[in-house]
Amino acid sequence: MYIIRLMCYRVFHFTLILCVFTLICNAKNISEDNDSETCGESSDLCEQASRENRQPSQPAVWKPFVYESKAKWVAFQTVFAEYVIWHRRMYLNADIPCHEKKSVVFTPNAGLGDSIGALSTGVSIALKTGRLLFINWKPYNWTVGLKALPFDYDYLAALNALNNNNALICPEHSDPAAQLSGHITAEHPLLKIPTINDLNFAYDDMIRAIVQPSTKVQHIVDSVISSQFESNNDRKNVQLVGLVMRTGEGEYNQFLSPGDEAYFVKCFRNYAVDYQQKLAKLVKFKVFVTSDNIETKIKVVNELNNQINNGEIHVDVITLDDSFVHVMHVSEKNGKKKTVKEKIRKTYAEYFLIGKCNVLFLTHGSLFGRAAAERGIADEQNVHFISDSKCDGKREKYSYLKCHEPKYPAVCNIPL
Ligand SMILES: Nc1nc2c(ncn2[C@@H]2O[C@H](COP(=O)(O)OP(=O)(O)O)[C@@H](O)[C@H]2O)c(=O)[nH]1
Ligand SMILES: [Mg+2]
Repeated sequence: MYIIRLMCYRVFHFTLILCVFTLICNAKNISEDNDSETCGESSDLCEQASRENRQPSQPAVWKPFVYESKAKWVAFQTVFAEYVIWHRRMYLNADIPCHEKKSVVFTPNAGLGDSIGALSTGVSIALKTGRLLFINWKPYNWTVGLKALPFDYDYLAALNALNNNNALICPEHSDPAAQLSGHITAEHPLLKIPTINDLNFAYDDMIRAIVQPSTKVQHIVDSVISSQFESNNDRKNVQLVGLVMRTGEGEYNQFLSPGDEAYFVKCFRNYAVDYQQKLAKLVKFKVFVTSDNIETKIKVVNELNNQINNGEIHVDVITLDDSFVHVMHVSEKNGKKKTVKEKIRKTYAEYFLIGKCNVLFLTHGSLFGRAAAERGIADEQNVHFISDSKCDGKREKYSYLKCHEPKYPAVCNIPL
């Protein structure tokens, strides 16, 4: 009788600690970004995972994540659903000594597109080596632009979390293999860790599951779409084309030369005229224009409005004001925090809006546009790359880029 009462007391005690702990985490998330989201895409996943957490007696033994499957290719969502439950069970178990818990801690060190690519490798490695994934997102909290994931992914929160006065994970120096900063290099110790789960899944599925807009970013995306399209049917009858011009101005790498924006306008015009001719009817084109350079963007918007909209084709131009900010060149200390956060959200919104375009003209070599396109709806044959006009000559400043092959897409009809 005494033992049963003791067990009930233990269960109650454990549940109480868990509830307090979850409340603290949630409150922290809400107060930091004023986004009332703490769980990712699938509320079913959250629900399932927290049900698992309510199971009282978990053995105090570290077990890596193991996904049993004989299939060569697996659906990412299926593996991820199991991983989320396993992650919570292992991470929250304060009886497992922290040095036994093996992890992969991803820290970005570049712009958004680049970092999303690097993160995807971090996710794959964590799943394949059966380790706990944590994300040390910088310089702003993950939830400023992205939806919270359905497990305890926030590295700093995990590092500071205590359960029964026990650290849930150890400080970083205890397992140097765990730290992954940006892209993995050939010598990284994580590559020497044996694969437990020999899994192959679709890259797009993984990115779509992990990288989703935060509520505020979704709101920006929705307001652009609803201001442009009256209905879903209307959306189907319109070609949404993205022009993504990355100049690299103010940075060490040159992506385009001054004046190269004219090629984007020319390419679009040729594409639009061709497309309309093939369909043999008038088409409504909406052109979403983005750039890291405000003057470039203004020039293109003016060109589209003045020159192209002269009867040959019908074009509506879409832009987001005040959108550019290099996400890694801002810090929490930067003066007007609110304004910077808003700009960051617009940059994220542009990333997701690029993904909604049917046709894209991207700057060759820029990972921002490419990562957005990979996540998006445009078919591969509708994603075109435009090179720096001086990629085969003398550039104004340094560039690590060669020309794209071909230098300009065939649809541009630009003589070489
Ligand atoms: N808003 C906005 N930001 C951009 C654009 N192009 C580049 N950026 C910014 O520049 C950063 C560059 O990102 P990165 O992924 O390193 O791509 P890359 O340097 O162009 O290869 C992004 O994170 C954005 O902050 C753009 O068209 N719109
Ligand atoms: Mg970059």
